[in-house]
Amino acid sequence: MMNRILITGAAGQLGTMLREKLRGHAAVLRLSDIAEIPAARDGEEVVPCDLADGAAVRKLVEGCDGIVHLGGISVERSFDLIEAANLRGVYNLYDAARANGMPRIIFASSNHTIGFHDQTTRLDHTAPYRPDGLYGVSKIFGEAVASLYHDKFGQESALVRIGSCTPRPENWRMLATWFSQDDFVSLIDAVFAAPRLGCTMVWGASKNDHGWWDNTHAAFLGWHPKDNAAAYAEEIARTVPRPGRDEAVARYQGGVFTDEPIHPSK
Ligand code: NAI
Ligand code: 15L
Repeated sequence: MMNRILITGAAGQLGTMLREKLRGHAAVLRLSDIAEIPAARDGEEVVPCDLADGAAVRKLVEGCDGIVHLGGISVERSFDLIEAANLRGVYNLYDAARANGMPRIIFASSNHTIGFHDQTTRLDHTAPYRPDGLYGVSKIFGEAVASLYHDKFGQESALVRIGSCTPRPENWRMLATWFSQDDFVSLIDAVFAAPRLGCTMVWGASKNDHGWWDNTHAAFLGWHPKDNAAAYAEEIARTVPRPGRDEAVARYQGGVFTDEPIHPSK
């Protein structure tokens, strides 16, 4: 079993979920966020930290043998908001890992790195970036930092381009993008257990009949997602109005993010 897994962004949606579901996957879960986190229980440590503070991040990573990096701005915002956690923060994290024995990093990237691809296109790991906003651009920056630290120093990472990680698919687009919580957990286990990881991009999606993304290149990880959004298709067809074919949500893989303005910085 692993000794200590660090979860950044532990107060957020996915952090709160993984805090429960990764319980017992390591002797200690170190939970960190800039926002308040409910008090530590047995087998947990709460370490508040602003990812933009390099010295604090260095201390945060000390003694960890795996990192699930979720912390940051998770939607489209102005550049000044995105800059702190998603640019400076991701650099701080990789540099801190380098100074602390290079624990494997699972970086929560996003489908918004490729959001302007049309929904009729099937993508594999060679697909060109087509970010749908500054948020997507910041995740590309994170992927690039991971690649740099791999080539220069041998730091291993999984760059998980998460689709939509929710308890169940909620709309028509999620019939393709849904990433079940259990499939995310099994991916984390597979990444930490794999004999070799390298710096590997993985599409963070379940085994959806209507999916757009091909993970063949990452088969060596031995990860087998089990859930399929198609199980909810009939319910979604019955309860959620189908968007028009020309609406962004039905046209582009990034959905409504492609319609967002560039929000002005203060
Ligand atoms: P969230 O917004 O609920 O959680 C992000 C957490 O990061 C928040 O608790 C926030 O306080 C923390 N944070 C922000 N700035 C920080 C800073 N400077 N220092 C320390 N912590 C900071 O987001 P969610 O949904 O839990 O997503 C987690 C990660 O996964 C994010 O990086 C997001 O971009 C990525 N992701 C999530 C998807 C989803 O379906 N939920 C889809 C694609 C990517
Ligand atoms: C993301 O990157 C966001 O963090 C999440 O809130 C969802 O909007 C998700 O993408 C999505 O595209 O459904």
